Amino acid sequence: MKRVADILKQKHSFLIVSHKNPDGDAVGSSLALYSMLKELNKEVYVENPTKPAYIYEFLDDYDAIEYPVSNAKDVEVVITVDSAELSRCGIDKDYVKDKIFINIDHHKTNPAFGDINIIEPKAAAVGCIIWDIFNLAGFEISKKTATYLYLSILTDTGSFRYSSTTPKTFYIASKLLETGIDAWWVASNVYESQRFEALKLLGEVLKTLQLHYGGKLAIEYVTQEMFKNTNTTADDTEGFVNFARSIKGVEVGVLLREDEPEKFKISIRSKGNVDVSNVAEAFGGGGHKNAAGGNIDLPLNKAIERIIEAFAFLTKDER
Ligand SMILES: [Mn+2]
Repeated sequence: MKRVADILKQKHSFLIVSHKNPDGDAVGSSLALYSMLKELNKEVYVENPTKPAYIYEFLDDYDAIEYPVSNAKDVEVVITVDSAELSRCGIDKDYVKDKIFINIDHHKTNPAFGDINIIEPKAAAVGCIIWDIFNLAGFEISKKTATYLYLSILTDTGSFRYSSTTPKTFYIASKLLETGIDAWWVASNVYESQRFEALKLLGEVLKTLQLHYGGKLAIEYVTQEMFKNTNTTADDTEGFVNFARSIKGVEVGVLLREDEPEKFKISIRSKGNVDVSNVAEAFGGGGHKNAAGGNIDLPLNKAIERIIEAFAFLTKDER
């Protein structure tokens, strides 16, 4: 962390990249670095493989995020944030060869693909790690930068509900609030600015809910046809998987999302001690103990069968 703090101080040009379909942590931690480095009068760019979802449009620097990743910016330092896999952030190995390549993440499945790797699975959000680095560097955090860090922490802790939330998480949040940021403004933009069509889609998705293993596994899905009928896209499914997990007695909730015909992105959420990161890895993905994801390229019914099989361990009561 000290090395990274020194690099932020000493180097002059930076590129920040995070994973495709960036969530609040990816967007927030990218823009926090961007905004801090701008304030330090550095040359800095932010890139992402895909356009960030419209719910982040309220952020001052939303338009600074360029996409896709060009692998062409002439910079001294490249930093990936919240990216468990190099392939998910669109960075070319050849491109970073002659650069300082820093990987800042909190996914325990991260293979440490950078020259310098800060991987802290205990950090509630990458925003917390970045706050630590700024603090160590002695940087003053502006209201704007604090807003980005707060977004990162708010979203990755499920509004301070998940077990990753610690006294330190609240400490950092309180320090961010002391800069004068508007917590309600951030929360209302993220959680209470939904498109009408997205809620119509949610209605369709909830109709597909099914339970397995005596109510421990809940599965729901969204198909291309449902997107078409409700005039929605994958962006509109943010948070849908949480409804599957929210059912009493459910230990694992799964959302299958048909991004292309018979190609499903699967999102997995669990409660308590059930670790779903290994299952996600088996589906070519990864993530955290309680939140992970992967892919299945099969027709819907077959894909659901595969998911049910993968969670057969739920029949064993481990407590
Ligand atoms: Mn994260």
